[in-house]
Amino acid sequence: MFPIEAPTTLDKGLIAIAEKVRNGIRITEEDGLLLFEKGELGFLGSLANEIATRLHGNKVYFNRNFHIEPTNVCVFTCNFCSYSRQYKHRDDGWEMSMEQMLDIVRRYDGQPVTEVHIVGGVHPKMNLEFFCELLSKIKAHRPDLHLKGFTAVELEYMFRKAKLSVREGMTKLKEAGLQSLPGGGAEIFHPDVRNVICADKVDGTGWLEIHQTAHELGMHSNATMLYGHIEKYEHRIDHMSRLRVLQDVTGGFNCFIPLKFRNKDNDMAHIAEVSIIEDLRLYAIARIFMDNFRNLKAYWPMLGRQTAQLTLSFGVNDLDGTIDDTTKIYSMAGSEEQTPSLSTEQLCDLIEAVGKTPVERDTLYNELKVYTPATA
Ligand code: V47
Ligand code: SF4
Repeated sequence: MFPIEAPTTLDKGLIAIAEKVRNGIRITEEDGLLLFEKGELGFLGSLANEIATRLHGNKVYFNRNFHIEPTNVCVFTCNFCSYSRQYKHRDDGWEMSMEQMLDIVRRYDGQPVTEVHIVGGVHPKMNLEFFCELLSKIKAHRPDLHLKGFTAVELEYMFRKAKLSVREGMTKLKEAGLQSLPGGGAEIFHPDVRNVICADKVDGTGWLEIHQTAHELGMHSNATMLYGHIEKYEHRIDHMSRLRVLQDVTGGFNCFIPLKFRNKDNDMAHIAEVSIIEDLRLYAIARIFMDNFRNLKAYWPMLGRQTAQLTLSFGVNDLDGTIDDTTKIYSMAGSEEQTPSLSTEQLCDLIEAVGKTPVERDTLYNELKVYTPATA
């Protein structure tokens, strides 16, 4: 525990924040900004770790999932994206047929995966009807698989093309078997940044409306933030604050996932990636600021497994999953994880090496198995 009573050279504002956190008082946006400006690594880590330990003890969650990326053809032109191809250049990309995607699902027959994560580019010809059919076929084949799919960006386009309201479109997907939304497409909500890095896709208000509607229909979702490019600390706080406000209203977010900007082969390649110190500071501040998000996830295929392992001492309590090698969005953007695949044993070793206990969870964070050295 950080010794707030001991003589210290710490900024008085930081001491006041530590006291608030200890007394369960929510910190303000100004406090959050002060943490970014003045909070040094050890202070932030100790406070964030204290919160994570209070919530989860020593436990670190992961799930067994696999990804389907239907296409990388996309009508949008986000400057940070290394992965998408325009429709006119679709021969350089991929477009999966229904059968190809069902083949991926069949590949996991008999394997103990609990979730499929379906996210891709926004293809002008893959519409709501196509995805409803995909979802219902997956459900028919494997009813126990939790279907998590489609960013708010994909959904906004699908519903607009189908001339349906968000509620109508979401209801159709839910009836077809969709259970949760992943957190992608959030980037940075503030228009000063969004209009520069991804001007043509759904705006921050639209993203939040889609997640709110999903929550109102009884579905859960995740939230992300793409950090470490042109955004300022104020924009990060604004982003996290908007999520915190919605979470107060609906309680429907399962977790928050900061995503580190990677700079290979995209229109923002001239921007240097932030340091690991900045990564760790950000994770810790997210844990301290987002007091109504129980789970903070480090997505290791993007961060790299060693940095992800370090985040476990900075408030993170979830390492996502054991992911197969079909996930291309990060390897194409420069992540050192070129073939992001970790066996359950490797993931457990990684967690145990920092003195934590691996726990397998399902999408909704129900505990499925606690791994002790004897059970692994
Ligand atoms: O929205 C794209 C990001 C996201 C880059 O909900 C980039 O469980 C860094 O949202 N550098 C899609 N990031 C992936 C996503 C996700 C991933 C894992 C788990 C979950 C979940 C959601 O990927 C995009 C964007 O923010 N992204 N390009 C890049 N160059
Ligand atoms: Fe399309 Fe998503 Fe890439 Fe943006 S980040 S261009 S929406 S695939």
